[in-house]
Amino acid sequence: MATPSFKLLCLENPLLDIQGQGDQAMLEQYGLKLNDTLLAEPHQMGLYEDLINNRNAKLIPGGAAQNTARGAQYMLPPDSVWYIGCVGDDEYASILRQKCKEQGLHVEYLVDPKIPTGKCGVIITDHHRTMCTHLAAANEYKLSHLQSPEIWAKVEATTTAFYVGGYHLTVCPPAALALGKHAAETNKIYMLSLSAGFIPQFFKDPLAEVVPYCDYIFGNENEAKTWAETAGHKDISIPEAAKLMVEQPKVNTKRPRVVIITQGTEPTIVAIKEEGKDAEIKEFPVAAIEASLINDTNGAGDAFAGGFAAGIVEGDSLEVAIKKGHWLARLGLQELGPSYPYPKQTY
Ligand code: 26A
Repeated sequence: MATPSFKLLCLENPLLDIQGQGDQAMLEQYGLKLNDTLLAEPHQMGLYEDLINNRNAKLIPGGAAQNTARGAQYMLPPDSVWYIGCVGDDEYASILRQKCKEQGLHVEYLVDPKIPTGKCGVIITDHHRTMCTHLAAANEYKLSHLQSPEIWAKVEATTTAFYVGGYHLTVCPPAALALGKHAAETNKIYMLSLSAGFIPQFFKDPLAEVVPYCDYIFGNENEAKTWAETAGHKDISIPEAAKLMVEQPKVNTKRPRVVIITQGTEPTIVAIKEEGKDAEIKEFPVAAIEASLINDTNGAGDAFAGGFAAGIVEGDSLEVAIKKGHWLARLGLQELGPSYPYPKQTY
């Protein structure tokens, strides 16, 4: 048997997705904007039961970085990826554990028995998905869990790359920072996703604190634009936004910074900046999938990051890592929710 080697650690919010078909009336009823992602407010709490009782909703493992972790593990040898976050002690946590186990993702959840596991209501309308998240236990993640001897020993001993979901900046920025500092001190790889427009918009300060530790920053066109706006640059192009982001100060100057902006079927924009050199912008076309093959778009960006991270952990070139990201996103788009096909396909 191969020696376990948990090279990639992902941190964020373990959520169960409650995903069903909705319509405009449902979005309006709960005060949701098409394609938005937000944290649920009290008047939106009925959404989950409504989805289950009236919309034939499916329960699917979610949580953006957990999707990325499952995706990276999908492409890597057994025992390559592990994941941390906080869950409750309930049926939803059991479903998450079971599904992650089936897919070979090792989880080390902090358990808060007083609070239910977090959930994300996903309303599908055509090829759009609108998400309303009740973080619940996921909001209780603590730095002390990351720094507990068993967890930190594994961080130090086996992990060579970290992927933090930007959504975690609403929960426990000190944990994201602790991993960033460790990565910079030991010249390990640190990756961050911007996750959603509301992260740069409303969590600007924790984001600004963690960006200097990032070797790779992922986002989509909307997140890149929102980030640029928060930096005082309105109406700039995606390559310009990527360039601005890649030029932010960086702690570990031994590794270049790479900013990767996906834009659905439009080319992926990549900005690269090595210490002492000018930023470089590259474009990578996407082999667009036929619309009729798309099941739903929930998790496509997470899948891209998973494929990309798998490539980076294996030491692939940027070009190959991006191809792996596009490949995995393509597979994910054909599944229900943020899922990958079984039996496994090989890259
Ligand atoms: C803090 N918030 C809002 C969230 C999320 C989230 N994952 C972590 N934190 N809101 C939605 N998601 C997840 O995003 C995936 C699609 O990219 C959903 O669970 C869904 O699986």
